[in-house]
Amino acid sequence: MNRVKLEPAEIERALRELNASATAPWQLVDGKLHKELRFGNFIEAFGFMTRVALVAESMDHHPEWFNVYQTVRIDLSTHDAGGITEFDFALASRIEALAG
Ligand code: H2B
Repeated sequence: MNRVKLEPAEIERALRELNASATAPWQLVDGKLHKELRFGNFIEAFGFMTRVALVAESMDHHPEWFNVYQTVRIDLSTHDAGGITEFDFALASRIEALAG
């Protein structure tokens, strides 16, 4: 896996693959992989964020995100590459697995 910017066609293909198993679709918003998740309450949302944080640190690939109460908004892109790379899709799949 490397931090080389993917071409638009590669992003579309990878998005279709990712969304085939996703509970709610990831979307391309402002050049980033975007998803909004809603949990039962703040503790569930923050517990999810804690699990994602451990995975992100182990991958050395970190999300941009926003939390208010039970909602978590996530944006994935690769800052070093100035776009979306395989790392973003790899992190998105790990996030899907953790979101349940
Ligand atoms: N996370 C994301 N999302 N994009 C990056 O380019 C990135 C990262 N780079 N986490 C990593 C850390 C880099 O700064 C370190 C030095 O490997």
